[in-house]
Amino acid sequence: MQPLNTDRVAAAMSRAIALAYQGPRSSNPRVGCVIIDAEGVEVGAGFHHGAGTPHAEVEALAVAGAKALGATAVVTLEPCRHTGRTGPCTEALINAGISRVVFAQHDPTLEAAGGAEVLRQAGIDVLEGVGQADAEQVNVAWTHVQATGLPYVLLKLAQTLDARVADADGGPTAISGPQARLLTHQLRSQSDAVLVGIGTAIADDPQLTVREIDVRMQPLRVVMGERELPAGLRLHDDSAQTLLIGNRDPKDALRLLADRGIQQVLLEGGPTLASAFLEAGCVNEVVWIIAPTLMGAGVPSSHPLTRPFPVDVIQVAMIGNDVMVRGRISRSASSQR
Ligand code: AOF
Ligand code: ZN
Repeated sequence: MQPLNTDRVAAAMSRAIALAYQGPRSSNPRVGCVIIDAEGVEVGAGFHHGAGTPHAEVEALAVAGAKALGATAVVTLEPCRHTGRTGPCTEALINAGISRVVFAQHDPTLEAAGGAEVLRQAGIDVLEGVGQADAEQVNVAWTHVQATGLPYVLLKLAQTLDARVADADGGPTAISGPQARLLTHQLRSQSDAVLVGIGTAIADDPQLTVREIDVRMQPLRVVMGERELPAGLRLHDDSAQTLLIGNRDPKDALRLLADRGIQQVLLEGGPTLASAFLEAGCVNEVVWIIAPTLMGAGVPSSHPLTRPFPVDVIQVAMIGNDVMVRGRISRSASSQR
């Protein structure tokens, strides 16, 4: 067997990850696969087009044809070993004469996992963990659902330098600038549901839809609270579906959303709901927008929390005149319950 050209393999993995992103979010993971020959030249590539369609490996093998013989398959996810809606990719790779498989992320599901071992037993050289962090990012919400049964929650809040989200009378106040509002639409477009508390729904009368970006489907608008949603609010318009959850418990609400197939939730406040979700260990990621102004009196961005929530920062950026800090709630914080 040819020695491994690590640069070529890393480049193929980057391309496989980019291909994976082209697939739709569905009940299946987004997966990309690139097949390279002994010289590191690409002979086939493919990605998964959503639940029920062929897996990325099968797509790439179909392009490679006879060139798959002795080649290396570079895949973002461990090839499946099970027969689900489609047959096992391990078998397809073995039958095509692939001699090496490089994959990034382990399959977290009970039924499909174990493909690496099947491939090794068939005499295929298997290398795992290449590009793992980037590949895991592609399916961060899907993987979270597999592990916990609950959707992945991203909390987005915009506050002033003195940590206010609204002025003292609590009415709608524009905190962040126009570029940050575009980011909000991007985050909504990547989510299956957008969630607010009833207080925010009434005070801000938000529409909670994706605008300025094309989306195949608007996210579900969800309002949590024990009051009726007053008539006349924009949330009643027909631009998207709205669900009222008359329950205060974050986990119960998330279970309900998981039952509807929701994998990623954008939590847009207000502070009462945000704090309740944090305390319940139900926030996975935060996007905090900080507007360069001091408001003085006003509504604080969070209620006093009973414990600290360290954040592993992913990104800090200027967005127009605002500062954005994005990060994951560190695992130790979310597991302390
Ligand atoms: C995909 N696409 O490219 C790969 C997957 O119901 P099935 O037969 O489509 O199987 C889905 C499972 O197969 C999925 O949850 C994951 O564990 C594994 N690999 N899935 O949808 C792919 N490689
Ligand atoms: Zn498969």
